[in-house]
Amino acid sequence: MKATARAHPNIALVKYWGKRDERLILPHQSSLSVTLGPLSVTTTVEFHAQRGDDVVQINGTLARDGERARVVSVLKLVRREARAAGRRAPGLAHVTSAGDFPAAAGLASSAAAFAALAVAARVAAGLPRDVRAESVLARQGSGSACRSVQGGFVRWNRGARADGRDSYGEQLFDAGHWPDLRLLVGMVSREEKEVKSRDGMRNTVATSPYYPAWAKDAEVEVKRLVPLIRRRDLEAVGELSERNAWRMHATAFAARPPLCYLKPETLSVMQACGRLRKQGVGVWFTLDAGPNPVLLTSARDEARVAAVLEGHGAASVVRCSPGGDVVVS
Ligand code: 2P0
Repeated sequence: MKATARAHPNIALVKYWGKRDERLILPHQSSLSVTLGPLSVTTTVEFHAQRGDDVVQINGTLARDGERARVVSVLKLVRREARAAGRRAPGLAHVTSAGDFPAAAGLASSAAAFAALAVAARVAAGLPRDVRAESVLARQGSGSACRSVQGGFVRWNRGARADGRDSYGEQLFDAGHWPDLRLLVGMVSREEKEVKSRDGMRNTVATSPYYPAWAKDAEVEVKRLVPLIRRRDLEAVGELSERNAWRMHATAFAARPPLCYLKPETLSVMQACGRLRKQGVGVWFTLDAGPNPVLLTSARDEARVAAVLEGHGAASVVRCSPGGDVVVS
């Protein structure tokens, strides 16, 4: 009763920002992301026959409190699913998880970690592979994780059901669809962010007067984005991604208290993208709930864009391209 799974993180081009159900992690709107290869998190789950406390080790350290509780809640759902499938409920679990990219990259590892955990735990419990069930499970660990079970371009369908069974990540195009696409993460700040995504989005939903407009617009933008990715139109995908990042952050700025994830260096990189485009470089930004911008470009302009990030004070630049599905071993 042991399995290992490896998953890539993802970056949303139309972002998820706000829950309609906090417990089940159901979003107010659909979102669309691309997985970031070659970065990955590998998670091993081993279930034992006896009962007892689960042991969770993350990057070599025993997880505690909230971090451990989120992993344990996913294991609990797997035991329940195994019982419902007529299998003997697995006992206590040993979970070990490690990322191959430094936390200093400023990239959230939780999407990859919970996608790998969901797949490894289900396989270890003897449940058959089922990407939809895996995505629904990953979502309940961390929302964005439901978009990391499959590779390439994945849409998290908002869904309408109260039980969340129709709210999962669905692959639209696999990693091989757009091999020329590059996503460069510029590490402009190492400071720990003051407000976690989970708290920031809760506060935005509760207090930003722009929230309803955000949710409505994001739903429409997801629909607009699909044909642009289908035809690999970097300019159109880049423009839409930039404006969606602006709109997410504008909605957060309008919360009470205001929520600003940008640092001065972040804004300077964002503005540099516009200047570079005037010089003929195809580059657009997106920005998650943190200060480090992710630049969309092509293989042709990759070196030039990396140099510009470094010139704007990025201590490191992580170069990515679309990654594949979760791999089980
Ligand atoms: C996203 N983010 O779509 C958005 C954009 C951050 C900004 O998903 O509370 O760690 O575990 O569901 O998934 C980060 O939030 O939050 C996130 P929970 P999660 O990628």
